[in-house]
Parts: sequence; C-alpha cells; structure tokens
Amino acid sequence: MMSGLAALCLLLLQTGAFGFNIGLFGGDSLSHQMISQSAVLNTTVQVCRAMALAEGIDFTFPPQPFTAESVAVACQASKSSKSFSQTISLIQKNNWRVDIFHVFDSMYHFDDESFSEGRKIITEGLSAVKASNKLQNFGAARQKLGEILHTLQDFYSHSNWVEMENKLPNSNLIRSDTSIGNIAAKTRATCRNCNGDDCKNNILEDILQEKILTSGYFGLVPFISTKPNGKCSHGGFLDQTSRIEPKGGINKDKRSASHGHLHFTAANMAIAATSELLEDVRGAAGDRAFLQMMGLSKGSGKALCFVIDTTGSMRDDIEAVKDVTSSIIDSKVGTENEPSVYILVPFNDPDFGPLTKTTDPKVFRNTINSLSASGGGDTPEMSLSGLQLALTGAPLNSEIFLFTDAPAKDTYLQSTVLALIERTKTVVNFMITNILGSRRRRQSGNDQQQQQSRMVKSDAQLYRDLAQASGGQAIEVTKSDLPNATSIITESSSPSLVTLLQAARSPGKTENFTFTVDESVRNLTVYLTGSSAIFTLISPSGESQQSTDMTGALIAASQSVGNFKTLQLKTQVGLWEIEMVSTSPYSLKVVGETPIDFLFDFLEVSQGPFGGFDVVDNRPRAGVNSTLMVTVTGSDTTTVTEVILVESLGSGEVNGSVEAQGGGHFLAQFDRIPSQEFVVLVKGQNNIGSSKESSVMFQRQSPTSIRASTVTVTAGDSQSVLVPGTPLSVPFSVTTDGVGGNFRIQATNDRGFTLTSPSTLFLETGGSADGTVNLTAPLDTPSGTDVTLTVEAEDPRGADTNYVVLRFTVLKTVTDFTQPVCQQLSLQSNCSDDCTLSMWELSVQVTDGANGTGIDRVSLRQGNGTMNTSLDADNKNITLVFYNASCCSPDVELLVVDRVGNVGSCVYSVRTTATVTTQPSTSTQPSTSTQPSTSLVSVSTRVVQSFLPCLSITILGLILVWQRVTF
Ligand SMILES: *[C@@H]1O[C@H](CO)[C@@H](O)[C@H](O)[C@H]1NC(C)=O
Ligand SMILES: *[C@@H]1O[C@H](CO)[C@@H](O)[C@H](O)[C@H]1NC(C)=O
Ligand SMILES: *[C@@H]1O[C@H](CO)[C@@H](O)[C@H](O)[C@H]1NC(C)=O
Ligand SMILES: [Ca+2]
Ligand SMILES: [Ca+2]
Ligand SMILES: [Ca+2]
Repeated sequence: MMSGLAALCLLLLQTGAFGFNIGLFGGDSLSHQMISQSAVLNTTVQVCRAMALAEGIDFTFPPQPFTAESVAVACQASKSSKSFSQTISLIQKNNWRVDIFHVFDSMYHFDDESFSEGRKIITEGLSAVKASNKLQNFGAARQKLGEILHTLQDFYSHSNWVEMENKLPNSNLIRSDTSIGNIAAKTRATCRNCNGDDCKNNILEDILQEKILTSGYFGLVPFISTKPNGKCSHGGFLDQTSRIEPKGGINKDKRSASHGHLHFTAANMAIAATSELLEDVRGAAGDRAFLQMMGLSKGSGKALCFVIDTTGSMRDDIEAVKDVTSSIIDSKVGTENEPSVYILVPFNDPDFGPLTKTTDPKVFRNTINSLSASGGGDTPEMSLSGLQLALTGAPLNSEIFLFTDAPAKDTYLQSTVLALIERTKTVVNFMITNILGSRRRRQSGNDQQQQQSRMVKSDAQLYRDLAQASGGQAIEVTKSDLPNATSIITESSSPSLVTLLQAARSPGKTENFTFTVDESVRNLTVYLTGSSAIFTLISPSGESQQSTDMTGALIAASQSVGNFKTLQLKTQVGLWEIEMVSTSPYSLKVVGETPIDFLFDFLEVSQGPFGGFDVVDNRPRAGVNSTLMVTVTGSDTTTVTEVILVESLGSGEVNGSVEAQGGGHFLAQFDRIPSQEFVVLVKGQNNIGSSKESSVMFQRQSPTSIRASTVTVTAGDSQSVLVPGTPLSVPFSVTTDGVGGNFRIQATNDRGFTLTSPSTLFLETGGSADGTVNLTAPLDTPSGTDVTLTVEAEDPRGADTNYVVLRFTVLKTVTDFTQPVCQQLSLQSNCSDDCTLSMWELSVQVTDGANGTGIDRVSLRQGNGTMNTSLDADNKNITLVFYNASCCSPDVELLVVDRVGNVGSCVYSVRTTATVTTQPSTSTQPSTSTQPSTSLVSVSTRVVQSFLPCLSITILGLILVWQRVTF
C-alpha cells in the first residue's frame, strides 16, 4: 500500500511534465534549500564576525560561495563543521517537509490570499524557536526554524510583493503587532485573463499601483475551483484554478514558472527575508546561543555527558565521577578539547533527572559536586529512564557515560533507548561496578541505606547490548578501579575522535581485522573490551607486535583496567592488521583524531514500478534494495569510492555502488540490506593536491549499528506546539511487510507527561493500521520545554520492532507581541575636531509596556563604548542604560529584548541629534542574484495531491529521485 502510493507520488514528480523543478546539484533555479542555506551561512558569518570584533580578534571572510566547512573555519569552530552541516540539512529537511505535510493548507504557502493565517504560522513558530533557544533546546529550535522558513520564503514566490516593485522584504511577516499591508478584499479582482507572454503582466494595474497585496489561488481538483471571481492563480500544470478565467498564474517558484522572469528577484528577496528572520532569532538568543543553535561552538564541539546512578550503593562511584570531572575540567578548559557543553542526568529509584545542561564548567562541577548517594530501595534502578533523558537532551552524535552498579529496573524502555541511540547516533559507554565475579570487596559500612547485592553477569547483558549497538564500551570494573577506568575512557574520548573500525564478537572468534590509516589521523588508539583477548598487531610497514609484549615497536602506551584495555599506536599511514585470538566475547574499536568524518541518511527504494526513494527516519525496510546518502564533513577535497554495510557481529558485508553528487554528497546503491545489525563503512581518497598521485586512502565507520525491519511506523508532522494542559493528538500508522496479528504498541516520552496510546493494533499480513497518541503537558510546564515522543510497534512474534521519534515544543500562548521601547533620558557630549580627545555619554530607559513580559536583556549591537544597565530603584519594570564612548565611535545601537524574545533596536548617534527607532533591527538589503553552483538546488513550492499519504517520503528522497532520472 505504502510503496504503491509512494511510487505514484514519485511518478508524478519524475515525469517532469508537471514542471516541478526538484533537483539536487544543478538546475537553473533557486530552491528553498538553496535559499535557506545561503541565508544561514551568510547570517552565521555576520555573527562570527561581530563576536570576533567584540573580542578584538581579526576576522577573515571565507571565499564565496560560503560552505559549511569554510564558515566553520572562519568562525574558529572547525571541530563543529560536522554538526554545522547537520544543522543546515536539518533546517532544509524540515523546510521541505512543509510541502509534504501541508500540501493542501494554503496558509503554509501564502496561497489563496491567506496572509494573516500565513503570518500567524511564522510568528507562532518564531516564538517557539525563541522559547526553545532560551532553554537551550536547540534541536527543537532547528526543526521549527526549518518549518517557518518555508512559509516565509513562499510569500515572495506566491504573492505580488516583487511585482509591486518592493525592494526590501516585508518585515511585518515576522511581527504580530503590525499590518502586513493592504490586503485585497475577497471581492476585489486582482488578475486579468492572459495568454503567452502577455501573462507576465496579468496582475491588474490598479492592484499594483495601489500596492494591494494578493497571492495566487491553487487547486488540484479539475472543474471544482475555490477561486473567487477575478482572482490570480498560482499557475503551472497542476494548478487547476489557472485553467479557469482569469487564466494564467503568478508564481515565481522557478524560472519556467508563470512569473519565472521574476524568479531570481523573488528568490533573492526570500534570502534577504530569511536573513532578517535569522537576525531576529539572533537578537532574541544572543550571539553565542545563536551559534549553538547552528551547531557551532568553540572547543571540541562535543558534549561531556554523564548519567549517574545516585542510589545508596553508589557513594564510591560518585566520588570517582567528581574526581574525573575535576580533572577533565582542569586539563581541558581553555584548550581546543574543552567540551562545548556539559550534561548531567542523575537517576535513582523511583526518581530520575532532571537533566542539567550548561556551557559553564564551573556550574557543571558544582552540580556534580552536589550529588550524593542515597535511597534506591531494592537493587535495580531507573537507569534507562536516565539514559532516555540524556539521549533526547544531548546533541546528535554525542558520547554518553553511564555509571551504575545495578541492573535496570525500567527494562521496558530497552527498545525505546535503542531507538533513540539509532536516531541520534549517540555512543553510550557503561561504567559498571559491582558485577559478581569481580574481586570480592568488603561491603562499605556507608551503604546502609541500600542492601548491596551484586549484579550477576546476565544483568549486565542489557548494558552490553546497548553499548555494542551504539558503538560504545561496557566497562566492568571493581569500585576501586573505577577512578582509573573512568579517567582512561573519558580522557581518551573527548577530542574529535572518529571511528576507523569497530567490531564485536560474541562468542569470541579468531579473526583478522584490517583498517586504513590516512595522513589526517592523529592519536591512533585501539579500545578492547573482553576478558582474555590475545592479539597480534601488524603495521603497514610489516612490523608486528603481540599483546603479550608491551614494549614493542608499535604500541606507544597502553592502559588496562577491568575488562577494558586501550592501546595508543604509533601512527603509521597505510593498512594495519589486527589478528584477534579469543574464545570469549570481545569488542574492538579503532579511533583516531581527524577532522574528516561523514554523515549518512538511509534511503529506501520503493517497490513500485517506477522506483524512487523514501528517506528513512527509523529502521530501513528489510529484504529490499536500498540507497544511502553519504556526506563527507571536515574536508572539501575528499572523494568516497566505496560504501560497505558490514555486519556488526559477523563478517558479512554488502558492497554498494557509489555515485558522486557534488558538494561532498555521495549516493551508494545496495542490492540488499544485511539481515543482521550492521554498520556503515566508508572508504575513499583525500585529494590533497590536484593530481591522482597525491591522493591518500582513508576509511571511516559509523559507530552506531543499524537494523532492518519489516515493520514501518509513520506519523504526521510534529509542527503543532504543545500547549500546557491541552492534549495534543498525534496520529500514527503501522505497516508490515511480514505476518499479521496483534502488534504491541509502546508510546513513551522523556518528560513523564501524561499520554494515552493503544497498547496493540491488529494488522493483516502485509497490511496496516492507524492509531493515535494523546500527549498532555502539565499546566506549569515552561515554554520552550521540549518533549520527545517515541512510538514503537513490535510484530506478533516479538522479533521485529520499528519506531517513530517525534519532538514537540511546549509553548504557552504568547500574548506579548510588542518590542521593548527606549526613551532617551540624556545625551551629552563634548565632541571636538579631534575625536580621540573627547567623549560622549548617553542615558536611556527601557520598558516593555504595561502588558509586556518585561525586559530580558539589553545588549550592544554596535558601538565601541562601555554599557552598564541597572534596574530603576523605584520601578523594577524600567531598565536604565548608561553608555559612554569616545567621540570616534559616534554611533550606538542597543538591542532590547523582552522575555518572550521580541527584539527592539534603539539607535543613537552623537553625529546628529538622537534618533530612536523601534523597527526590527535588521535592514538586510536584497542580495544580488547568485547562480546556483554547488549547493542544493530547486525545490519548488507545492507538491502533488498523492503526496499526502506518502508521509515517509521526505526531502532527500524526492530530490534524489529527480536527480537520478534527470542526470
Ligand atoms: C591507577 O592510576 C594511578 C594513578 O594514575 C596509578 O598509579 C595506578 O597504577 C593505576 N592503577 C591501575 C590498576 O591501573
Ligand atoms: C590471520 O592472518 C595470519 C597471518 O597473515 C594467518 O596465518 C591466519 O590464518 C589468519 N587468520 C584468519 C582467521 O584468517
Ligand atoms: C549577508 O548579510 C548581510 C547582513 O546581514 C547583508 O548585508 C548581505 O547582503 C547578505 N549577503 C547575502 C549574499 O545574502
Ligand atoms: Ca543502588
Ligand atoms: Ca532500586
Ligand atoms: Ca514585549
């Protein structure tokens, strides 16, 4: 069913007869993708520049056109280039999805003259973005940002804004308290019937002269038009309203569109409007938080994330974590390996959380130091609940360390945690103490609150399985060895480590593994877990070293504690071999420090007669051929030549055929997906020079294991915000390629919000069924809180599970739409001809009006002077601002932000008399037209009717379909 519909959707796109311009790295038009990327890169550069100047650091603009890589370097955050790339593609995906989830909702596209409804989507979404950023929920902010940018950009393509010869974007689209413009009455004619070239001028003269705003009507159903008399149509093959008089259309989606002659004007206006919205988000968040939202941060670009059992038996372990935290902070703060964000989640029984997230190492240290061990009742504890919270709160691709000495009590969350590991590609390391079989230790008299009963080996298996699936280690040590083990693993894993090879064998197996080390790799390290692994290492130059010989030529240093061993290898470029000999289970992981890494998205080939792809947001479908999109990060000169799916626990491999797509993107086609869990191995060349001879082989591997499934779970969009106290219905559907029966449904959220969900759904063999989850946030939930909902479906045999993971933002209804205002109290100067000898000073009071939420922040956007703020002694609603500067810096711009993120700007100058503005601070000029070169290009604005059921078809898939057919 699913695939048939998908194929139909794709057919409609592929024929091209519809004129949809859905292309990837070519085409002659600007897409939502391109528009968003251009604005994001440009705004980010401006923010980095401003921050550099404020810190007195020189700033060098990257060459045009900007890339994620070059911007990250210019921002001195090259270690975050991967997360920056990922942020951009996330924004692009969520932008695209508006066309999938809201095909018929005219207001999402500013069609049908739905101006105030369209603006409401933008401004409500903007409030959610600001609220999310305020609570550092950047993932939620990115998602919502992508969504609202779609609607904002569509305004310029679908309305007559550029036909009215406006030179600047409509700033009122990102505000709620102003007029959008003079909107045409429903009864007023806006277009004339037209034919051929005449259609460039089909908007009525009086509409243009009087600057009356209109937009095209759009309808897919022939002969039934909702277009009022005399109105303009969207235009194009699919739009049936454009066949009804007045015929013709006005959209500027691409160059061949009805008003395609204005395509670049509209697209560049959309870039300027996008930049303006981003500037508003920046003003509300502050520069540093804005960059964090973009995935850019100073330091390692990684989170240091601890999940800690705080029950009575954990006293020693908590002390060990305190020590290692102190030593990490002492040794790394101020270096490029400093963690970019610190996260802590305690768990106990029955309580767990809250999650603490901070960029301030002192705050983190204090939070850790305030932990104490108590409670917990019986032996098992709520470890998976704690882990779930960390997985949803940490940035993508993080590494988490979980400390416990007890089995999980909440084992029902195992599949949920696994789903979240897969979705977020997070590595989880378990530090497990007190396992039976370790050296017996006298019970500490301090642990009176909790009976200490040892974990048996099988209790730890759940942790081992999760570690293995995530590409992490399950380290089993005595409590006395924990400090050493913790410092070894955390010290060695914080910098920009990437995985070159990873494998696990259970039961153990004698096997030879090889891995290629390229010139970019530093600090080559091998992690081994397992009780009795013996190995021989062979270097590219043919030297070898046995595990029994720790003084040989290849191993620079090694450390061993419990079941865990690390070997630091003397880095040699070329092909290494490691021959493992062990009958007991082991895991092997080879990592190195290098900027070059990769991102991947699984795509699934549809079964229908026309082929095409679905992007897979969960487990890819078993038993069918498939496609992977691989994106290289950290290098603009790297080529992927091989993509291989390698079974995580065995030696089975499936090779893909690779096609370069430009811009660091590669497509790999596979005949089948392995039936066992597997990892993605990428090999290629790093072309340092231009000649082939200077290229060096490299390999990288995904730490996270992936599983295929015969079950599919899909849900509608997660665009709705969650209003505290009001249940939100989330419809979902489950499809199976396998046997029918009762499928077990489990819906959980990471906040403990109330939810209702069916516990089973009945599916016919090969059939599907629908369900609904109702989720309610408590009334006192702060705006900006995000909640992650995971809905899982397990087949009747309990052998196969799939899931969908959705993120929602909680937002109280916003009632404050107005910006704070400034009132000048005094401006004094003694400026003379020699400005270096004279000063000026300014005093301003800032208020947010009687019904405002109050002043949150006043900051300096422009001006080299000194600013101080204080609250008025008599009226705490008034913020007083004092500014003084040299007369050589005669201008100042204050950004004034209220508690819901309305941003005002006040500009004063000593050049002339003072001026006050409360306009949005941005006045972005429309940029000059740029021809698309290397970036994602051309997603036109509306998708066909058949898309609606095709919920699992998403951006990349659609782009790729066209790409394959066209090139
Ligand atoms: C633990 O670390 C200390 C200090 O770093 C070291 O002296 C000791 O030998 C280590 N113990 C083990 C078992 O590795
Ligand atoms: C591993 O390599 C060694 C030396 O090349 C060889 O003798 C041995 O048979 C290999 N073992 C396996 C399991 O392939
Ligand atoms: C980049 O942004 C700046 C200000 O934010 C603007 O002046 C400039 O025109 C923009 N350039 C492009 C290419 O969008
Ligand atoms: Ca305990
Ligand atoms: Ca307990
Ligand atoms: Ca306000």
